Amino acid sequence: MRSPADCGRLAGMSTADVSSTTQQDATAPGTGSSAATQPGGRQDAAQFGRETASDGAFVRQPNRFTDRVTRDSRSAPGEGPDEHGHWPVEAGRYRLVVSLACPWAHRSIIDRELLGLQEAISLAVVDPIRDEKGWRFTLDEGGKDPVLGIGFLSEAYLATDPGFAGRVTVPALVDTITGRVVSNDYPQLSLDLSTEWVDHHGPGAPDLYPEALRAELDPLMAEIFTDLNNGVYKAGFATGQAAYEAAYDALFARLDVLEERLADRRYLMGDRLTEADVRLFTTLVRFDAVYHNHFKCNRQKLTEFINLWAYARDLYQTHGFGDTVDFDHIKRHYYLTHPKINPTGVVPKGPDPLRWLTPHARG
Ligand SMILES: N[C@@H](CCC(=O)N[C@@H](CS)C(=O)NCC(=O)O)C(=O)O
Repeated sequence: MRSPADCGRLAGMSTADVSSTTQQDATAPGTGSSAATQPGGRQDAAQFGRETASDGAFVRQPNRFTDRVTRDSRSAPGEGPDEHGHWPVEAGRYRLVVSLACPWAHRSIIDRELLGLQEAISLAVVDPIRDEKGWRFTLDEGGKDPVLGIGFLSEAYLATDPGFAGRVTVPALVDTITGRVVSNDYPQLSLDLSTEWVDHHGPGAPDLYPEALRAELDPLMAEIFTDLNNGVYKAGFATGQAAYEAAYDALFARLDVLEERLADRRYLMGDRLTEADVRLFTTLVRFDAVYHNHFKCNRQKLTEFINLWAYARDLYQTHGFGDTVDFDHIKRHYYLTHPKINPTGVVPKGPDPLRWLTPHARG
């Protein structure tokens, strides 16, 4: 077993993580004053200065905690990670900390529902509005998570790595025995729910990451990550015109390709749901409510794509998808926590969520 000090490994990318490998898909960010002197991007306008390159492009920070819960962990129940950073699978031990606003967290919430893991992995929901200390458990009695006993997610991050100075992010899988963060590596985390927690899946749980399809699924999910899931952020957080337009063009080019792909198939991989659908849905469901105007992704609304809109409604009306969407949390989070982008803090009233329940005529 590794010592606790080993657990806080260098920020990095997990090997099996198709999404994280594409995280570094723009010029490395500049820092502070040197970036401010470069043409192209306005550092003073950046929502996240440390993650903004000299040309104004948004470059997401790497995931800090990349341990995993795996079936092959050599640690016994109750122990910490083995020498590979693998913690033992144990029902009731880990707590998934999420914001209902966050698309990266939303993946794991949907997977947990679809796979029937609600009893095995408990859920902690943070307030959609962060204060200067970050994500808070103010929705819980006394302002503390009842299981972890903390008021801020940052407490778990700092308990795991006292020197952590990046953004404290959700989702985070936290060990309830030690209070340490096991992972904030959202792509690996959601894949592991499918592949490592099989012994705890509910009856009839779908295989969202079938081995036979991975050769096609992995590149598809990488494209969805680069151009859509992270693409909306690259458009929204850009502080340079060219960086914004590059993200915008790639985003709508990818939506056009997927619109075509969904013309003759119910789901991205045909007639079966996969992790790719989960990942696409979390961006689509936020598109008209947030990304279209807040992030300036306004060539088209989702509702103006025939196939994508019907596909998104089909998923929304499937258990695990629409019942995990909270438009109130989504809108208040984005419009109230990005003061550089929405300085008035006014939250838009629309669009009407009831249109998600209209017939989709698919499947
Ligand atoms: N873990 C990833 C992505 C997860 C992520 O960005 N989550 C957002 C919410 S959607 C978050 O927690 N943000 C906290 C912040 O910006 O301070 C990262 O480090 O970039």
